[in-house]
Amino acid sequence: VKVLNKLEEFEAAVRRTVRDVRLDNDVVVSVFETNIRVLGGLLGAHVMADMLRQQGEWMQWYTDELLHMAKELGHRLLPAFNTTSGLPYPRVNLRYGVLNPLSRTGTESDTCTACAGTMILEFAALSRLSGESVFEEHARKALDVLWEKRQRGSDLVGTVINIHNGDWVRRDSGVGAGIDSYYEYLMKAYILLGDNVYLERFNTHYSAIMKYISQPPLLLNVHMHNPTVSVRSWMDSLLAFFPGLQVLRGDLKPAIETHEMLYQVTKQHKFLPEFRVHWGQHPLRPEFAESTYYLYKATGDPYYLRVGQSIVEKLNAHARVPCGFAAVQDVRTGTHEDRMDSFFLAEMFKYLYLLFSERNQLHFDIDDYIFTTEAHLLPVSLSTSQPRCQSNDTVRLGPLPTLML
Ligand code: DMJ
Repeated sequence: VKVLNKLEEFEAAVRRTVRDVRLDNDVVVSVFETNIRVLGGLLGAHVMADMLRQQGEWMQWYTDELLHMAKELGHRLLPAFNTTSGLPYPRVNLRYGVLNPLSRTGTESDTCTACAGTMILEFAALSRLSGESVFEEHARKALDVLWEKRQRGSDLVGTVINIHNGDWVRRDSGVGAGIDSYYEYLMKAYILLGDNVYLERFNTHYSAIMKYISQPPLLLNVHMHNPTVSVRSWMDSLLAFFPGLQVLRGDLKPAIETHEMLYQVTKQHKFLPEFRVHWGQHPLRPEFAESTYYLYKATGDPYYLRVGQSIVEKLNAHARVPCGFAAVQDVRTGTHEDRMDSFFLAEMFKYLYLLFSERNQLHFDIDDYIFTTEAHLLPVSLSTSQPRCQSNDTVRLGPLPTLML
């Protein structure tokens, strides 16, 4: 709502969040999803609330309540990092942590690469906004482990890793499901935090991706130890974000080619099917709109406005229902599911709105912000805020705070 400049609605939503949302629930949540959706949402909204408060007209009652909630949530996620490797458990009980007998978690030993490697933007922002370095340190340590565990011959990572010993459990390597936002966060961590280590790692992985995985316009999965061997011949819908990341990297040609191929798939099937067309579910994923936005920003080519228009038309024609937009159960039959994920509002709406808005329609400079993987906005000015954690690969961690209530 802040991006749309609906300030009254924004203020009311913040009031309701502060009044109604409690975080000490006896519920097992995904660390990754809670981080990108809830923590990222609280931080992005705090940054906007703080900006409005300083402008002097709106949010004058606001005293960092969202940041306090973000900090509480961060502490409730931290027990997930209580592993010998530093890779986080995939799930945590918000009230009982991981290892408490009441937590109903702690038995899992594997996590996906994206799950462990998509914490740094939110956790670093939380550290720098709150003054508590512990969050950034743990997120950074998890990235250090993934980097250490890359296959040294190919410089690729696998899809699933054991959180206790760091052994790869699934060695297929692509840029879609299971890995996607790990690469995204290396690049964006460099942009947000200004630390060259992240860029160097990203560049090393990117060269490997372009050597083994990218076969323009296709992006295929390969075996991380034997990368000349493709492990499947179809693409999943999550990798549609990759052309957008290539735009950030300044590599337009393959981005344009892959995006165009994906556009042709949407022409045939209306939406991108989740995994090949035999699995025709489409939960209104925003990645294709995201890449379209980045390509339009980079090229200024009105072709991408027409692509955006076709996304809007298809959503209105095939997903719109009286109370919102419904996930498509099967792109071949057009049947609906009773479900609208939060990323539809956080990402799809935002990218489409930004695609069609003129720069002077926005009440802040969008280039002062970086989009998290859930399209929450974090200010790049955080790169100069304290506390910063050590920039070498070994981070000394203090004792883990526990939330065993
Ligand atoms: C979003 O929650 C995030 O972008 C995540 O990284 C993977 N994709 C979903 C939406 O499809």
